[in-house]
Amino acid sequence: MTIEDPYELAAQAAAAIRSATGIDRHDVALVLGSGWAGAADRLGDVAADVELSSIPGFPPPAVAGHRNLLRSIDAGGQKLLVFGGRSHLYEGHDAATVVHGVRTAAAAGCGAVILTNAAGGLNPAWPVGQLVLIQDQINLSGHSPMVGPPPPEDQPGRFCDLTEAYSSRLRRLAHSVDSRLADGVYAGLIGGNYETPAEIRMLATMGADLVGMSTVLEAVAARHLGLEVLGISLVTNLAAGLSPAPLAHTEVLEAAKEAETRVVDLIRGVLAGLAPE
Ligand code: 8IG
Repeated sequence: MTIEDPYELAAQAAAAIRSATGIDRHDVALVLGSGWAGAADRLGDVAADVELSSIPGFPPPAVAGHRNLLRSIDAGGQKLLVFGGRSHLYEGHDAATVVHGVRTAAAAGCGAVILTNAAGGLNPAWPVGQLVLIQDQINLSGHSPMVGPPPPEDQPGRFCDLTEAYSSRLRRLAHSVDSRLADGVYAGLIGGNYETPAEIRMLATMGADLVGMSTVLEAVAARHLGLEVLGISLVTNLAAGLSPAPLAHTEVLEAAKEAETRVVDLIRGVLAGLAPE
């Protein structure tokens, strides 16, 4: 039987997570982007590991640098639900599949989600390895998780407010943990390829500082369900036309590996700041 209602599918996924982990409620979700997977090993005490694709609604991930892992971590008093990988539009998944992790996190009790990604940088002053807090986004994917039948009666209505897509409270907290963080606007494209230099000039004119192929739909779905969102990009390459060399996925993974300690310290610090006194 296929389930048509994505919110019902998320409820079933959350129930499967409860029974697989033995943990009734999670507090915070963390979605790990390309090259961020190693961070899952250093965030706290592992309470349970589950094969992500064994949970209803999650397809097997196929991108290098992502893991087919759902991990429950005790991170300084916070119950953290870590998604070791994500689905992308460019893999042919629809918006509902792309945001299924976020909706599942909401159904599992999470009040906040940390969305991480690797991204191209449009600010020529940012070196590869720069960590950037997403202050706002431009969804250029041509998709939205709010398209389709209206949400069921027990969910908020479709036209969600995105005035504060990314939580200023969580950004302040992150800045207090790591003073070297930059801030930037993330442009999310459907991807499948990197941009042309002309497209990057267009994005710069639009006000984008970062460009990537993920995150924007998840942020919309999270705000729709009332979750606070913290977005963190790791600049792993200068965007096309700014970069002296052609873009390659291997440099993404190398830059991510180098940034891992800073990333782990940042996430641990944010979680500690969120924990109840
Ligand atoms: I990593 O330069 C990474 N992801 N669209 N453009 C887009 N996505 C990216 C890029 C980039 N770098």
